[in-house]
Amino acid sequence: MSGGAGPLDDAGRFGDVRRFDTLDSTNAYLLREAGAGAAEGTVAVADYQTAGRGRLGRSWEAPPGTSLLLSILLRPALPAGELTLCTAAVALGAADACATVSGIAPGIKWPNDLVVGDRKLGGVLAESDPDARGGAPGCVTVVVGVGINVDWPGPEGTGATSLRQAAGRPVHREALLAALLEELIPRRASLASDEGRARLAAELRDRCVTIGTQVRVELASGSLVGRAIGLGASGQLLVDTGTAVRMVTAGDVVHTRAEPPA
Ligand code: BT5
Repeated sequence: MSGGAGPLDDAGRFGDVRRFDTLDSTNAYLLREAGAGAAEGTVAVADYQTAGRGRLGRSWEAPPGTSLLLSILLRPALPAGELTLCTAAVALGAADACATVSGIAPGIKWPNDLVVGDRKLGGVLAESDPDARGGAPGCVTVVVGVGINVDWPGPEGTGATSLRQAAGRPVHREALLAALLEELIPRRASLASDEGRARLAAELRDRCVTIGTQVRVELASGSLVGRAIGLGASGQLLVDTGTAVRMVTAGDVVHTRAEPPA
Protein backbone atom coordinates (compact mmCIF):
# COMPACT_ATOMS: atom_id res chain seq x y z
CA MET A 1 0.00 0.00 0.00
CA SER A 2 1.33 3.47 -0.70
CA GLY A 3 1.03 6.42 1.62
CA GLY A 4 -0.95 8.39 -0.96
CA ALA A 5 -3.94 6.09 -1.34
CA GLY A 6 -6.27 4.59 1.20
CA PRO A 7 -7.41 6.09 4.48
CA LEU A 8 -5.89 9.52 3.89
CA ASP A 9 -7.96 10.71 0.94
CA ASP A 10 -7.14 13.53 -1.49
CA ALA A 11 -8.60 16.08 0.90
CA GLY A 12 -6.33 14.71 3.62
CA ARG A 13 -9.23 13.32 5.68
CA PHE A 14 -8.83 10.35 7.96
CA GLY A 15 -11.28 7.91 6.42
CA ASP A 16 -10.36 4.58 8.04
CA VAL A 17 -11.40 4.95 11.67
CA ARG A 18 -11.39 1.53 13.37
CA ARG A 19 -13.36 1.31 16.60
CA PHE A 20 -12.90 -1.22 19.37
CA ASP A 21 -14.59 -1.90 22.69
CA THR A 22 -11.31 -3.17 24.10
CA LEU A 23 -7.71 -3.19 22.88
CA ASP A 24 -4.43 -3.74 24.67
CA SER A 25 -3.31 -0.31 23.49
CA THR A 26 -4.37 1.69 20.44
CA ASN A 27 -0.67 2.50 19.85
CA ALA A 28 0.34 -1.16 20.08
CA TYR A 29 -2.48 -2.15 17.71
CA LEU A 30 -1.53 0.42 15.08
CA LEU A 31 2.16 -0.41 15.32
CA ARG A 32 1.23 -4.03 14.56
CA GLU A 33 -0.94 -2.87 11.66
CA ALA A 34 1.80 -0.54 10.42
CA GLY A 35 4.22 -3.46 10.51
CA ALA A 36 1.83 -5.32 8.22
CA GLY A 37 1.69 -2.39 5.79
CA ALA A 38 -1.40 -0.39 6.89
CA ALA A 39 -1.74 2.94 5.10
CA GLU A 40 -1.06 6.37 6.50
CA GLY A 41 -4.12 7.91 8.07
CA THR A 42 -5.44 4.72 9.66
CA VAL A 43 -6.99 5.58 13.04
CA ALA A 44 -7.75 3.29 15.98
CA VAL A 45 -10.17 4.28 18.74
CA ALA A 46 -10.86 2.20 21.84
CA ASP A 47 -13.39 2.46 24.63
CA TYR A 48 -11.00 0.71 26.97
CA GLN A 49 -7.33 -0.29 26.97
CA THR A 50 -6.03 -3.21 29.03
CA ALA A 51 -2.43 -2.06 28.64
CA GLY A 52 -2.60 1.64 27.77
CA ARG A 53 0.86 3.06 27.67
CA GLY A 54 2.56 6.31 28.56
CA ARG A 55 6.18 7.20 27.92
CA LEU A 56 9.20 5.42 29.32
CA GLY A 57 7.29 2.26 30.25
CA ARG A 58 4.62 4.10 32.24
CA SER A 59 0.94 3.25 31.92
CA TRP A 60 -2.12 5.22 30.89
CA GLU A 61 -5.24 4.47 32.91
CA ALA A 62 -8.87 5.07 32.01
CA PRO A 63 -12.01 3.19 33.06
CA PRO A 64 -14.18 1.96 30.13
CA GLY A 65 -16.06 4.66 28.25
CA THR A 66 -14.63 7.63 30.11
CA SER A 67 -11.93 8.92 27.81
CA LEU A 68 -10.98 9.57 24.25
CA LEU A 69 -8.28 6.99 23.46
CA LEU A 70 -6.99 6.99 19.92
CA SER A 71 -3.95 6.55 17.74
CA ILE A 72 -3.14 7.74 14.25
CA LEU A 73 -0.70 6.21 11.80
CA LEU A 74 1.49 8.77 10.06
CA ARG A 75 4.20 8.22 7.48
CA PRO A 76 5.73 11.66 6.99
CA ALA A 77 8.99 12.35 5.16
CA LEU A 78 10.76 13.85 8.15
CA PRO A 79 14.37 13.95 9.28
CA ALA A 80 14.79 11.95 12.50
CA GLY A 81 15.52 15.16 14.48
CA GLU A 82 12.10 16.57 13.60
CA LEU A 83 9.93 13.70 14.82
CA THR A 84 8.96 15.84 17.83
CA LEU A 85 6.78 17.75 15.39
CA CYS A 86 4.52 14.68 14.98
CA THR A 87 3.80 14.83 18.71
CA ALA A 88 3.29 18.59 18.38
CA ALA A 89 0.90 18.25 15.44
CA VAL A 90 -1.36 15.88 17.38
CA ALA A 91 -1.08 17.75 20.69
CA LEU A 92 -2.02 21.02 18.97
CA GLY A 93 -4.92 19.40 17.15
CA ALA A 94 -6.13 17.82 20.38
CA ALA A 95 -5.86 21.12 22.27
CA ASP A 96 -7.89 22.97 19.65
CA ALA A 97 -10.47 20.18 19.53
CA CYS A 98 -10.91 20.46 23.31
CA ALA A 99 -11.42 24.21 22.95
CA THR A 100 -14.00 23.73 20.20
CA VAL A 101 -16.17 21.22 22.03
CA SER A 102 -15.75 22.29 25.65
CA GLY A 103 -14.55 25.90 25.67
CA ILE A 104 -11.48 24.77 27.63
CA ALA A 105 -8.23 25.50 25.75
CA PRO A 106 -5.50 23.38 27.34
CA GLY A 107 -1.88 24.40 27.33
CA ILE A 108 0.90 22.07 26.23
CA LYS A 109 3.50 21.09 28.77
CA TRP A 110 6.56 20.15 26.76
CA PRO A 111 6.79 17.72 25.16
CA ASN A 112 3.51 15.84 25.38
CA ASP A 113 1.08 16.81 28.13
CA LEU A 114 -2.21 18.64 27.69
CA VAL A 115 -2.75 20.64 30.85
CA VAL A 116 -5.38 22.89 32.38
CA GLY A 117 -3.44 25.08 34.78
CA ASP A 118 -1.08 22.58 36.37
CA ARG A 119 -3.47 19.66 36.06
CA LYS A 120 -2.93 17.00 33.41
CA LEU A 121 -5.90 16.57 31.08
CA GLY A 122 -4.32 14.32 28.49
CA GLY A 123 -1.12 12.95 27.07
CA VAL A 124 0.40 12.22 23.68
CA LEU A 125 2.70 9.31 22.93
CA ALA A 126 4.54 9.04 19.61
CA GLU A 127 6.25 5.75 18.77
CA SER A 128 8.11 5.09 15.56
CA ASP A 129 8.89 1.82 13.89
CA PRO A 130 12.03 1.98 11.77
CA ASP A 131 11.28 -1.45 10.26
CA ALA A 132 7.66 -0.97 9.24
CA ARG A 133 6.80 -1.59 5.62
CA GLY A 134 4.27 0.37 3.58
CA GLY A 135 5.57 3.94 3.45
CA ALA A 136 7.17 5.72 0.51
CA PRO A 137 11.00 5.78 0.44
CA GLY A 138 12.32 8.35 2.90
CA CYS A 139 9.19 8.23 5.06
CA VAL A 140 9.18 7.32 8.71
CA THR A 141 6.40 5.32 10.30
CA VAL A 142 5.07 7.01 13.41
CA VAL A 143 2.07 6.08 15.51
CA VAL A 144 0.85 8.98 17.58
CA GLY A 145 -1.56 8.17 20.39
CA VAL A 146 -3.56 10.56 22.47
CA GLY A 147 -5.56 10.02 25.60
CA ILE A 148 -7.89 12.74 26.87
CA ASN A 149 -9.80 12.48 30.14
CA VAL A 150 -13.34 13.35 29.16
CA ASP A 151 -15.51 12.08 31.99
CA TRP A 152 -13.01 10.86 34.60
CA PRO A 153 -10.43 13.09 36.22
CA GLY A 154 -7.49 10.69 36.10
CA PRO A 155 -5.93 8.34 38.65
CA GLU A 156 -6.07 9.25 42.35
CA GLY A 157 -3.16 11.22 43.60
CA THR A 158 -1.99 12.48 40.21
CA GLY A 159 -3.77 15.85 40.46
CA ALA A 160 -5.14 15.33 36.95
CA THR A 161 -8.42 16.67 35.60
CA SER A 162 -11.08 15.96 32.97
CA LEU A 163 -12.87 18.07 30.41
CA ARG A 164 -16.08 17.56 32.36
CA GLN A 165 -14.47 18.83 35.54
CA ALA A 166 -12.72 21.75 33.85
CA ALA A 167 -15.73 22.82 31.78
CA GLY A 168 -18.29 22.13 34.50
CA ARG A 169 -20.50 20.24 32.08
CA PRO A 170 -20.52 16.94 30.17
CA VAL A 171 -18.55 16.79 26.93
CA HIS A 172 -19.36 14.46 24.02
CA ARG A 173 -16.56 12.04 23.16
CA GLU A 174 -17.80 11.62 19.58
CA ALA A 175 -17.81 15.39 19.03
CA LEU A 176 -14.30 15.57 20.45
CA LEU A 177 -13.11 12.78 18.15
CA ALA A 178 -14.64 14.45 15.08
CA ALA A 179 -13.12 17.82 16.00
CA LEU A 180 -9.70 16.26 16.59
CA LEU A 181 -9.63 14.47 13.25
CA GLU A 182 -10.69 17.72 11.56
CA GLU A 183 -7.93 19.69 13.33
CA LEU A 184 -5.37 17.11 12.24
CA ILE A 185 -5.97 17.59 8.51
CA PRO A 186 -4.09 20.90 8.13
CA ARG A 187 -1.46 19.85 10.67
CA ARG A 188 -0.69 16.61 8.85
CA ALA A 189 -0.28 18.70 5.71
CA SER A 190 2.06 21.05 7.59
CA LEU A 191 4.43 18.18 8.38
CA ALA A 192 5.15 17.88 4.66
CA SER A 193 6.85 21.23 4.01
CA ASP A 194 9.55 23.42 5.57
CA GLU A 195 7.10 26.32 5.94
CA GLY A 196 4.47 24.03 7.46
CA ARG A 197 6.93 22.64 9.98
CA ALA A 198 8.01 26.15 10.93
CA ARG A 199 4.31 26.99 11.41
CA LEU A 200 3.84 23.97 13.70
CA ALA A 201 6.88 24.93 15.76
CA ALA A 202 5.57 28.50 16.07
CA GLU A 203 2.14 27.25 17.09
CA LEU A 204 3.73 24.99 19.70
CA ARG A 205 5.74 27.96 21.03
CA ASP A 206 2.48 29.90 21.52
CA ARG A 207 0.79 27.04 23.37
CA CYS A 208 3.73 25.77 25.39
CA VAL A 209 3.27 26.57 29.08
CA THR A 210 6.76 25.27 29.89
CA ILE A 211 8.47 28.34 28.43
CA GLY A 212 9.34 30.80 31.18
CA THR A 213 9.35 28.22 33.96
CA GLN A 214 12.15 26.67 35.96
CA VAL A 215 12.51 23.06 34.88
CA ARG A 216 14.31 19.90 35.74
CA VAL A 217 14.79 17.68 32.71
CA GLU A 218 15.52 14.01 33.29
CA LEU A 219 17.73 12.75 30.50
CA ALA A 220 19.29 9.35 29.95
CA SER A 221 22.60 11.00 30.82
CA GLY A 222 21.39 12.63 34.07
CA SER A 223 19.27 15.62 35.00
CA LEU A 224 19.46 19.17 33.78
CA VAL A 225 18.17 22.14 35.78
CA GLY A 226 17.50 25.58 34.38
CA ARG A 227 14.98 27.96 32.94
CA ALA A 228 13.05 27.01 29.80
CA ILE A 229 13.59 30.00 27.52
CA GLY A 230 12.03 28.88 24.26
CA LEU A 231 11.80 26.25 21.57
CA GLY A 232 14.20 25.44 18.75
CA ALA A 233 13.24 25.37 15.07
CA SER A 234 11.88 21.82 15.29
CA GLY A 235 10.20 22.16 18.66
CA GLN A 236 13.17 21.24 20.89
CA LEU A 237 13.16 22.76 24.38
CA LEU A 238 15.84 25.39 25.04
CA VAL A 239 17.02 25.36 28.65
CA ASP A 240 19.25 28.06 30.09
CA THR A 241 21.29 26.40 32.82
CA GLY A 242 23.03 29.62 33.83
CA THR A 243 26.24 28.62 32.12
CA ALA A 244 24.93 27.46 28.74
CA VAL A 245 21.76 27.07 26.69
CA ARG A 246 21.05 23.40 26.13
CA MET A 247 18.73 22.06 23.45
CA VAL A 248 16.61 19.13 24.66
CA THR A 249 15.00 16.79 22.13
CA ALA A 250 13.64 14.16 24.49
CA GLY A 251 13.30 13.93 28.19
CA ASP A 252 10.96 14.17 31.06
CA VAL A 253 10.27 17.69 32.20
CA VAL A 254 9.21 18.70 35.68
CA HIS A 255 8.10 22.31 36.14
CA THR A 256 9.73 23.26 39.39
CA ARG A 257 8.70 26.90 39.78
CA ALA A 258 6.76 29.37 37.66
CA GLU A 259 8.53 32.64 36.88
CA PRO A 260 6.64 35.70 38.09
CA PRO A 261 4.85 37.41 35.21
CA ALA A 262 6.98 40.01 33.41
C1 BT5 B 1 1.63 10.27 28.49
O1 BT5 B 1 2.66 9.55 29.08
O2 BT5 B 1 1.10 11.24 28.96
C2 BT5 B 1 1.16 9.69 27.17
C3 BT5 B 1 -0.17 9.03 27.30
C4 BT5 B 1 -0.69 8.54 25.99
C5 BT5 B 1 -1.93 7.72 26.17
C6 BT5 B 1 -2.57 7.36 24.86
S1 BT5 B 1 -4.12 6.60 25.09
C7 BT5 B 1 -4.19 6.15 23.43
C8 BT5 B 1 -2.79 5.72 23.03
N1 BT5 B 1 -2.59 4.31 23.28
C9 BT5 B 1 -1.71 4.09 24.26
O3 BT5 B 1 -1.39 2.97 24.70
N2 BT5 B 1 -1.23 5.26 24.72
C10 BT5 B 1 -1.78 6.39 23.98
P1 BT5 B 1 3.46 10.04 30.35
O4 BT5 B 1 3.89 11.47 30.18
O5 BT5 B 1 4.48 9.02 30.54
O6 BT5 B 1 2.40 10.02 31.51
C11 BT5 B 1 2.03 8.82 32.14
C12 BT5 B 1 1.72 9.13 33.60
O7 BT5 B 1 0.52 9.90 33.67
C13 BT5 B 1 1.46 7.89 34.44
O8 BT5 B 1 2.64 7.42 35.01
C14 BT5 B 1 0.47 8.39 35.50
O9 BT5 B 1 1.16 9.02 36.55
C15 BT5 B 1 -0.25 9.49 34.76
N3 BT5 B 1 -1.55 9.02 34.23
C16 BT5 B 1 -1.95 7.78 33.89
N4 BT5 B 1 -3.20 7.80 33.42
C17 BT5 B 1 -3.61 9.10 33.47
C18 BT5 B 1 -4.80 9.78 33.13
N5 BT5 B 1 -5.87 9.16 32.61
N6 BT5 B 1 -4.83 11.11 33.35
C19 BT5 B 1 -3.80 11.79 33.86
N7 BT5 B 1 -2.64 11.22 34.20
C20 BT5 B 1 -2.55 9.87 34.01
